[in-house]
Amino acid sequence: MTGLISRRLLLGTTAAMLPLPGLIRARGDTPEFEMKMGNDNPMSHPNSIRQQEAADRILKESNGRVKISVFPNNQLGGDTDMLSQLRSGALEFMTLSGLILSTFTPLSSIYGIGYAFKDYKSVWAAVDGDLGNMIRDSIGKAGLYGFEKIWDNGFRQISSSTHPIRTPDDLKGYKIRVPVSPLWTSMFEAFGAAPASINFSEVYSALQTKIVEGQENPLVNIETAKLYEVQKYISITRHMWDGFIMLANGRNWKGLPPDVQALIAKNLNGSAEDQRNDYASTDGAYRKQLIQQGMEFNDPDPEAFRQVLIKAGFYDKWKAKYGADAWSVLEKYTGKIGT
Ligand code: X2X
Repeated sequence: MTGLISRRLLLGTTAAMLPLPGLIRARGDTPEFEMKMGNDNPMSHPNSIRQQEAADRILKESNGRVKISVFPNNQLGGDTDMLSQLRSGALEFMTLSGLILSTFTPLSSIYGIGYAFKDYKSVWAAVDGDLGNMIRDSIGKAGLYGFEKIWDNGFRQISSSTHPIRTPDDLKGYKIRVPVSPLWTSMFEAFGAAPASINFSEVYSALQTKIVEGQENPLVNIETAKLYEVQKYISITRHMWDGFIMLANGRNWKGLPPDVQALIAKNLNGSAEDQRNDYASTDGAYRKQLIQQGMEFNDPDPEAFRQVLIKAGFYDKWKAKYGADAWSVLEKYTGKIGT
């Protein structure tokens, strides 16, 4: 008998008037499962909004039995910190770029190869299909759990405080922040830039203090993290697509009863699809908004950048690292890469 029931009985409530067990929990009893979820996105970012919505639905549909508290905006630490918390089991869930995760599971960066994907149709076919399955397998083998639906992070564009990036030559010696990931560093080295690995939690201040001249991110991230306050130019380079993989600690996940797993998976995968739709139509609106906020846009020719990567041996290097089999799974969705 729960404390609430016994108090009510003491107060003379009849059994017929007692709420259903689930409702008792929803009205303030401690949930049976309490877990945390972290991300690196500002509160106003579609990720944070949709993750909170999923957590609210999970609480409601479990009648208060399963509570996930969402901590957006690096409140639990930067991505590298959150990943170690996730691995130790101190954090139950987080969304993380597969490229950053690749410091732990090397294969998970494969979808981020420069200029591999041209459009969302092929992105979703790949990450919902065999390419995603291959990545999820490698994550599972490493003691984490990767949910079926990957959340969108978007096609990435280069921003700058010093000069617009119009041609690959403009990247020569360019001090650019990249997330902590060998693939990102390698790609910008291939362009002849000087990349610095910095967690997203430190990007605003790194740009403000001019430790770096620029960074690269989808427009939604530039807008919601207010990077327009410390940047002047945006070049629509679309140099790669990135996603956020919803991850759980493997041991914690396996320890949950199947009905709880099913409820969580249904809602997190469903909210990932809602979040993808949030993204689908927003690039144009963000461009307008960022122009109003003082940013200058330009649209360089992507082919010139891709040719530099080919000549630098970038594609050969990464094909060898991932292996020909994994590479052919990627090419099944993208067509031939690096030729
Ligand atoms: O760190 C970034 O730039 C971000 C927010 O895009 C990722 O999480 C990869």
